Amino acid sequence: MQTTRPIEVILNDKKQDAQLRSIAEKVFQGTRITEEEGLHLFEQGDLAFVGALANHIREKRHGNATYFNRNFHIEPTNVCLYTCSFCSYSRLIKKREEGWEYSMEEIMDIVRQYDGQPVTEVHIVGGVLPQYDVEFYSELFRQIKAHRPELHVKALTPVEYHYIFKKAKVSYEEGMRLMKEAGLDSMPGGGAEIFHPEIRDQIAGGKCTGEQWLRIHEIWHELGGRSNATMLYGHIEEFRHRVHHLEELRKLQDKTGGFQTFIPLKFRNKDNQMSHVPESNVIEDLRNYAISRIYLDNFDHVKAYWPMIGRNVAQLSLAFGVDDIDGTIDDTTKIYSMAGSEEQNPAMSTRDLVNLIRQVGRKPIERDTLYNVIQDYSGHVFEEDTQFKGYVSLPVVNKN
Ligand code: V47
Ligand code: SF4
Repeated sequence: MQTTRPIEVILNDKKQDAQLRSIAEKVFQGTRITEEEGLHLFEQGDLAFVGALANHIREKRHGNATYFNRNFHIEPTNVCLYTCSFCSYSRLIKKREEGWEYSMEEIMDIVRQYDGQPVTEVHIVGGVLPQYDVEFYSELFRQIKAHRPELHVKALTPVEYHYIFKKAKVSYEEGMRLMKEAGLDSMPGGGAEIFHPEIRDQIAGGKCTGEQWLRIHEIWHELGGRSNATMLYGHIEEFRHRVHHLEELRKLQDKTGGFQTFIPLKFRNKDNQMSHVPESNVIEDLRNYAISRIYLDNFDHVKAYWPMIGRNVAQLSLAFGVDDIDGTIDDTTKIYSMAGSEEQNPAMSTRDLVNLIRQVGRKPIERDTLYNVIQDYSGHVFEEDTQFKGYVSLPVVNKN
């Protein structure tokens, strides 16, 4: 797939400044770039340039493979005692009577709705409230595992863990051990926002610090767990704050190797205290994917969360460093539709997602949470299945 400039053209481009040429050489040799070079890419790297470098890395690592998994989301509550200014869940935005606060039984009812459906993961994350504590989540994880042992529980972020462990007066180490014993399989990447205190102190409403976020992931990795990382970008942060964020992640990954995927999250400005802040444009979104791919040389995967950026930009992102697309069946995560995501009802059937990936010349591969291949969809045809909201695949009839 030739979507970006060939390597020789980039290296021989006399118009390119010397530092950009030297960054390109490093990338093609597989050498890590420095923080200063990361900043230079954000400041001076045009979309075609960073895209070519990122696509080179993406294809070297994964060829055309593009991963997705079938999961469903549960948000126990949409009320939160923190006051993050970018979030439509914050108690400053949400009147408690407008929200939901699911009981254990209601959450288990949602889990049971997926009985018999080919989902491999449940992603649990929502607001922070006192009744959702160590006992509640331990019991929830136990009940899910008792009901469906093979379902991968990807749940909660250091934001919740910091709060519930403090409330229970247990250390991070002890708390994460308890969660593992109860059935936690991995941690999603949320709550990272921007680590740098100059920005975090203004937007993150008193929740855990960047250091605490990183420490909880580190402890989880030491226990043998895997996790993801995100960065909420395109609001009041400067490029140097993004570089600092990426550098902190790269350093921790060098230490533990426990991160699987990096997910840049585009700030959306509807129904929150930052509605006056303009959103980033598509060029900046793609540049951010590309520079993240270049900088995080020790991360295997970069994921696009399509409900936030829309189907078209998700397709484009596959030529700018992204190798994973999130959001399949019934993936109606409300935190995004409330913040003004591209897709007001972000559900896509497996067939739609496979087609979206194929249309741009990539190879759709269903994975489990740990990136074990479940099914290669090259050449598969689909037939509508009335039992299931999505579609099931039939055996291969022709090869692409
Ligand atoms: O931490 C909140 C973000 C995150 C807004 O690990 C917003 O596989 C944009 O982390 N505009 C939670 N973003 C979601 C998340 C996630 C999503 C998909 C996959 C995975 C994974 C993780 O959502 C929050 C925050 O950074 N968020 N409000 C907003 N207005
Ligand atoms: Fe609460 Fe998370 Fe929203 Fe902050 S981003 S207000 S911690 S739900």
